[in-house]
Amino acid sequence: MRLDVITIFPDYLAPLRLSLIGRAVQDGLVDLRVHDLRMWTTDRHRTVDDTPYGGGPGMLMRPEPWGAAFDDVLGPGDAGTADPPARVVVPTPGGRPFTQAMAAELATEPWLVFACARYEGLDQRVLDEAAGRASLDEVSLGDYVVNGGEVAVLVIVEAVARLFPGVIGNAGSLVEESHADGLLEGPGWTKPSMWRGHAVPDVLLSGDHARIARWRRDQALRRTAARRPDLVARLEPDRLDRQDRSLLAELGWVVDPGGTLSRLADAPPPVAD
Ligand code: 6GU
Repeated sequence: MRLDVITIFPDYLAPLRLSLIGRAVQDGLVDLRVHDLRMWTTDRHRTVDDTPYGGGPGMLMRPEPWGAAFDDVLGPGDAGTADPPARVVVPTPGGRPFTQAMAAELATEPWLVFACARYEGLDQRVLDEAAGRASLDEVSLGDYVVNGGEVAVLVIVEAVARLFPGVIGNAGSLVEESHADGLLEGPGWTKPSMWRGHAVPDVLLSGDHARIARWRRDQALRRTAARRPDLVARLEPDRLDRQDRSLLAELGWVVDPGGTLSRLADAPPPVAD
């Protein structure tokens, strides 16, 4: 998988050369190329921003350096080149929310190009130009504002690259983790079995694998109901077993006539978890 990042702060992406992703880069599984947008400026001050037409606070990124960057990074992008089609990702608080499903989809792509905006964002024509020569996704981390796209690229690349075959040693951990099946993962314990008066739940020491699996699923359901009722409402009832349904019913969730889970108005208040 090839990853290009265009930014005015290339040093910000240094963490991608550490840990698991760093190993994948070292091993050649991920071809990471970080570019300084100012390479494509032509004026003495290497200007990348300017005031918005129509007035208003802050600065926007001028289109010319981005156009030159796309020309060099994306290339002509026609059938005459051997390159696979690139997908351009622009992190922005105005984008579609980034999810595990989006991470899984991006992990199937051979080539992602990230364009990091700073200031109040990009001139709209940069986005129009990108959309005209590649498929474009504007992606948001969530409902809050950070100062630039770089931190979002760190998040997105961490989420995407770890799904890439060979990046994570233990593929089983991908199946059981939070969000893999629409539920939050429950709590976990390791040794020692007693620590400062806190015991590990007996069931986990029982050696009864079926009972442990059931208990863990109950924990995941309880936690998801307490912390993320929006996720419970999106579960597909057909994929729930009898015990799932009975536990959810205890927590006030029933399958309504429309076939979706909803919480009874008179259900007891969710318990903190
Ligand atoms: Cl992707 N960028 C910025 N600047 N702020 C954000 C964001 C992205 N996602 C949430 N807030």
